[in-house]
Formats: sequence, C-alpha cells, structure tokens
Amino acid sequence: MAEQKVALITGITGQDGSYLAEFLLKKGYIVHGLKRRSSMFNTDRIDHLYQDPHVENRNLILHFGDMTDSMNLTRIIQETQPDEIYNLAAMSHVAVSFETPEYVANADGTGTLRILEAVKLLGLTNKTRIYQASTSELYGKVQETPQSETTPFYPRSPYAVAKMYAYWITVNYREAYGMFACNGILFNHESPVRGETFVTRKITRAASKIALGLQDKLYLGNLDAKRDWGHAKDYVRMMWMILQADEPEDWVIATGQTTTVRDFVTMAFKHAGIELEFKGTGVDEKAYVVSCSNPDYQIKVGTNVVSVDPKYFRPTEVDLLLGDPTKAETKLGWNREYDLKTLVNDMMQSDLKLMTKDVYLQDGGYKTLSYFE
Ligand code: NDP
Ligand code: GDR
Repeated sequence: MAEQKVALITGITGQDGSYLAEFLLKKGYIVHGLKRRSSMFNTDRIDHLYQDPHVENRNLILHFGDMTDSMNLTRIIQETQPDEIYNLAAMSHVAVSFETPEYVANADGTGTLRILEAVKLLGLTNKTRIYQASTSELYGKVQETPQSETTPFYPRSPYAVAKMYAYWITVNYREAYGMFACNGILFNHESPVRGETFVTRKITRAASKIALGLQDKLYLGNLDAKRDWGHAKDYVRMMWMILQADEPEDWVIATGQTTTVRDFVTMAFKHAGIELEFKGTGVDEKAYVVSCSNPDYQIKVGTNVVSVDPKYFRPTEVDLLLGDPTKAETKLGWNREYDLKTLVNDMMQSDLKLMTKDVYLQDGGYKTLSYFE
C-alpha cells in the first residue's frame, strides 16, 4: 500500500483551511494544522473533523503556532516532515489591514518567508511542495482586464503589498533553490463559512435576518465595487491540483465573471423572495422593498433595507476584478461546480437556517446571555 501523504495547513481554522482539510482527509492524507491560541474556541469550522487526541492513528493533528514565530514554524515543520505545505494563514481582511499594517507585513509577508526558509534549512527542499495563498488583490489598480498570470501588479492596501512580498519570495525560492513552490492567485471565493465581515457573508446574513424580522437594515460601503466571486469548495480543489502538477508554476483561479456588490445584494434578497429597487446615487443610494413573495416574511413594501455608510469606504479601493482562468482550465483541467447563482443560494440557505434557529430561541424566551448578569 502506498504511504499516506502528509500535509501541513497553516490557517486551518479559516474558511479555506477547513474546506481543504476536509478535502485532503477524504483523499487519505494525514493532515497537520496550525492553530492560534485564542481566549475562546476558534475551531468552529473544523470541529466536525476533530479527532480525540487520545485516539491512536489520528489523521488530523493540530499544533499551536503563529506565522510571526520562526522557531515555532521551524519546529512544527521538522516534527511533521510534510510532503505538502499549504500556507493559508494570514490576516486576510483588506479593510482591517489599513488599521494593522505592520502586523500584516509580518504575518502575511514575512510569515511566508519563514515557511520557505524553514523548509530550506531543514533540508526538505526536494521533499516538501509549498502552496502560497496569493490573491487577486495583487492586481489592485488594474492594468488590464481580464487579469491573468502575466498581468502586472499594482497593490492598493497594506494587505496586498504584504501578499506581493509573499508572492515574489515564493518565486525567488523556487528559482534560487529549485523548490516546488507555487502561487495560487485566487480571486474572491466565498461559502457558508465565509468570515462574517466580508461583504458577501455580511449581505447573506443581513438579508436572512431582515427577512425573518431580526434586523431592520444593512449598511454597506462601495456598492459599485466589482468582484469575480467563486465558491471556496471549487478553489481548494485547485490548491491541491497545483501541488500535483508536473512543474511548479503560478496559477490564476477565477470564474471569469464579475458582479457589483449591488447586484450581489439583489440576488441575496431575491433568494428570500424579496425584490429590491435601488434609488439615489453615491452616499445617498438606498434599496427599498418592491415586493415580497414569501408569506412567512412580514416585510412591508417600501421599507428601506440597505443604505450606504461611508465608514466602510477604503482609503484606496480596488474597483474591478475579473480573472482569466484559462491556464488552470486548459493545463490542469480545473472546472467549477458552482456559479454565482448557486453560490448565493448555498450561502442564503445556510444563513436562513442559522437565523431561523435564532427566531426559535427568541420565541422560546432566550436572549443572548451575559456572563455578568
Ligand atoms: P480566513 O480569514 O477565513 O482564515 C485565515 C486563517 O489564518 C485563520 O485560520 C486564522 O486563524 C489564520 N491566521 C491569521 N493570522 C495568523 C497568524 N498570525 N498566525 C497563524 N494563523 C493566522 O481566510 P480565508 O480562508 O478566506 O483565506 C485563506 C488564505 O487565502 C488567506 O491567506 C487569504 O489572504 C488568501 N486569499 C483568500 C481569498 C478569499 O477570497 N477567501 C482570495 C485570495 C487569497 P484564526 O481562525 O485564529 O483567526
Ligand atoms: P476583498 O473582500 O476586499 O475583495 O478581499 P471584501 O468582501 O471585504 O470586499 C469586497 C468589496 O466589497 C466592498 N464593500 C464592502 N466590503 C466589506 N467587507 N464590508 C462592507 O460593508 C462593504 N461594502 C462594500 C469592498 O469595498 C470591496 O470592494 C477578499 C479577502 O478574502 C482577501 O483576503 C482576498 O485576498 C481577496 O478577497 C481576493
């Protein structure tokens, strides 16, 4: 029998880390994951994969660690001797990176160097393949549309600048030391477990709460921003394919379609049977309910459910992203199960279910409990 492959996933507790862990476990891998110590549980997304540490022959093993700690990363790589490292850990929120620029440079930029250097120092150059989570944010102020592997970069946030360092240090270690190190330049990808403050999940949660009468209004920033949104499930499969390729290369992963934030809002409410109409422009733009076909939802026609709050505008914005996945499709045979409509449906179904639980709790007399009452 072939030996089980060993993978190390940094960022295993995040959206992509959780889908990737599930995917690799199904493929028979032993999966090691880096998790941060936190004052509360932070493993919600992988709890369904959890294995009791007292059980022998576990194939999911978590290690405490941090991308800012070289010795910790080196020790974990030495102990686990991975065939594949998926470097997904990062402070991944673009808007927040303007508030914590130095930390982002350290965790997202230098953190990648720490992984590459540890593999080199430990003599694993010929054994360990490395996937680096690069991003369409590298294109920033876009120089051509659609964006492909050859489009020049112009990063527009501390996050994107840190990821640009991570991109080039990955290329450099590949060229200098012959490492199998690759960048996946992934465009936005979402899912029911997307972080709650990214725009898609913020919208699907709010649309569900508004439909169920748990919230009155949703405040957003730039409604004109256009993104190429795919489903995280399709994208983690491609991360694995990148490391199984014959040669180490960099790859654009995208759907080839772009949509405004405004249209995403319309689609999410539509899933709940609520038709919206946007009126006004700029900071005065608002969305109103035109009709509601679901008799369970007590929402009145004419209600203003979406408004703009300039506090969500970014100091420098990325206006338009649209990826060209031709190389991944033709060279690696990558294809997608989800399009935007099925992505929105998946997220809305999940959030409506989650929020319905809140309605039951509220109807049963339960409020959010305070520890201090
Ligand atoms: P998430 O924000 O959902 O997950 C980020 C993960 O990184 C979490 O596990 C988080 O831990 C961990 N992390 C953050 N900082 C550190 C640190 N200093 N040390 C160790 N772990 C840390 O991101 P996604 O899953 O969406 O994205 C995965 C990667 O792909 C990220 O690098 C992101 O920048 C990149 N990317 C994402 C895209 C997307 O659309 N989703 C598109 C392109 C690139 P904790 O759970 O404790 O917070
Ligand atoms: P992004 O994702 O910045 O593209 O980074 P996000 O969902 O945060 O923003 C997308 C666009 O929506 C606009 N927007 C808002 N964004 C948020 N978060 N909240 C709002 O209220 C809001 N209103 C409008 C934004 O201005 C932006 O234009 C994501 C992350 O996953 C990165 O880690 C990853 O690298 C890129 O995708 C590709």
